[in-house]
Order: sequence, then structure tokens, then C-alpha cells
Amino acid sequence: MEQERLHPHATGELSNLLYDICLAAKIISRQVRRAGLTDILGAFGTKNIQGEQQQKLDVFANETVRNAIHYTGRVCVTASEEDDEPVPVPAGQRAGKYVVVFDPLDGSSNIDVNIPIGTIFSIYRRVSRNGPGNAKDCLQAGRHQVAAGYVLYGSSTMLVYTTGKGVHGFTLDPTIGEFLLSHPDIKTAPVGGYYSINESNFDRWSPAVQRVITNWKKGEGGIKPKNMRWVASLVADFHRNLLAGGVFIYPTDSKSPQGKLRLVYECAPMAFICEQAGGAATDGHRRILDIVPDTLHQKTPLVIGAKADVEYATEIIAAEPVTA
Ligand code: FDP
Repeated sequence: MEQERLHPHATGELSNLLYDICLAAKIISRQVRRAGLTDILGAFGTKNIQGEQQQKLDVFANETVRNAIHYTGRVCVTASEEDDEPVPVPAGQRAGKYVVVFDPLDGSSNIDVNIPIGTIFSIYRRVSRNGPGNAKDCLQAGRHQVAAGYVLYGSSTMLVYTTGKGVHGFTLDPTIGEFLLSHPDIKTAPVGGYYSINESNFDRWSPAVQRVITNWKKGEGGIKPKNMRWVASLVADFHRNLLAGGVFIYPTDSKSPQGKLRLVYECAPMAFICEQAGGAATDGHRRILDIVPDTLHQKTPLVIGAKADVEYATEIIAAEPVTA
């Protein structure tokens, strides 16, 4: 509400859309908290377009987010990691001015073992004129985001979001079922004490990435040695670095020549949040928010977190000669 007051022409529609997403987050949170007790763990029995096994909770979270926002008249199309194509609002529903892209449950491989997972979302204004939205609405450069956020199902459930006026964190109070402002105006450290990377891929990285990580580990040229943390849920690792100070990297490697993470519904929203908190995000060459996606599920390498660390890594990676 405070943010809305900063925009004199706001109609309240964006706030209401954020409330719709909060409702989905509360429903998912309730299900995640009881997951070991109900029949919601394990594989759903289908694969998504990326060939990944869909978990029952992935499918539940996907339907929950979509159902919370498709029938409100506020959005015209949604797109998600779990859907092959963008999903326009159903025929007969009023199509609104917003577009929501999301990863309903990030960190799927952690679901069954009770390790933090998250939901990532990003909101754009539609570029199509009217009626149900389309793929073009979902394929905008990240710098055009109106809002972005994530929900972390950790030791408590937190919502962290930005509308381009700083980053704010809310903790779900389960006794009253509301997200309460607990972390106003989050700023991240300019230099991190931590790095997060799947170091088992070391031998598959380029020499430049190997050099960056070795230098961070050992300390080099005035850099203090960094400690390492790897939860293997982007939301959890990013959140930790945001609050404690650190940098997350998922580079290209010989097994994943385009990187592993998805630009539209994973990297772009996190990049918007990170920049708003004073950090930076690149693909090792370009600012993530400047990349115009060609396809919904396109992958990108990602370097994100403390500004000085992202700049350091980007300088070394970008200077590396391109090998065939
Ligand atoms: P997951 O495959 O479990 O869904 O989004 C992909 C992601 O998780 C990120 O959340 C996480 O940071 C990364 O992949 C984990 O990659 P590794 O399997 O290489 O550890």
C-alpha cells in the first residue's frame, strides 16, 4: 500500500495482482509444510517440455498459481516452467493488462528431501492490444518488468518482491495467514563473503570460470577468500546471498552449453530484484535485464549477487577467447 501511494495514477490493480499471487503462495506453503503427511511427494508421472520429471508438487503449484490469477480480469496470459506454451486466459474471461510468467516450484530435486524450495514470478504489461495475450507478451526484455518476486518455503515462508522501488521482504505469519513486512528496503552487500556454485562441475567449466572460482576460494589480488554455500535451489541460494552477501553462478559447461537456468521465469525476475537491492546480474557478458528472449524456455548462464563480485567474474569470463 505504501508503494502504491508512490504512484499517484495507480489503480490498485497491480497491488491486487500481488495479493492474488500471495494467495497462491499461502496455498502452496500450506501444502509444502504438510508434504510428508499427505500423498503429495514424488513424481507425477509426466515430463515437462524440458524433459524433466514433473513432481506432484510442481503440478499442484503450477495449477494453484494459474487458478489464482486467471479468473480475476487482471491478466491476459501466463507462462510457466511447467507449461509447454503460454496459456492465455480462458475464452469468456476478461483479459487484463498484465502478463505473469512464473516458475511454480523452483528447486524440484529438493522437494522430496524437505530442503527449501521456492516460487518465482515476474509481471509485465501486455504488448498485445486486446483479447487473450500471446507469446510476444511473455518474451519481453527483463528491464520491462513491472514487478518481480519470489516466495521461499524455508524455515519460515517469505515473500520478497520489487516493483522497481527497492526490495521488500514479508514473512508469512501462519497464525493469522498474512504476510507481514519483516525486511523493508533490503540492500545487498557490495562484496560478498560467499559464493554459490555446483562445484562438482569444475572439470566441465571453461578455464575462465575455473579461474574465477579458484581465486574466490583462495583469495587473490586483494580479494578476501570466500566461503561456499550450495543448497541447489536457486531461490534459497539467492536469498541467502541477498541477505548475507554473496554471489551465485550457474555458468555454461560442457554438459550444458547454454547454462541450466531459464532466462524468462528464473533469471530475469531474480536479476530485477538483485539490481534493486544494489547488486548486479549478467550472463558473463551482458546484463541479464537487457537480453530479449527468443523462446519461453530459453536457458542462460547466470552470474548474480554482490556487484563487485559479479563485475569481477564478468570481466574474466567476457575476456575469454571464444573456442569453437
Ligand atoms: P532444480 O533442477 O532442482 O529445479 O531451476 C533449476 C535448479 O534446480 C535451480 O533451482 C538450482 O539452483 C539448480 O537447478 C541446481 O542445479 P544442480 O542440479 O546442478 O545442482
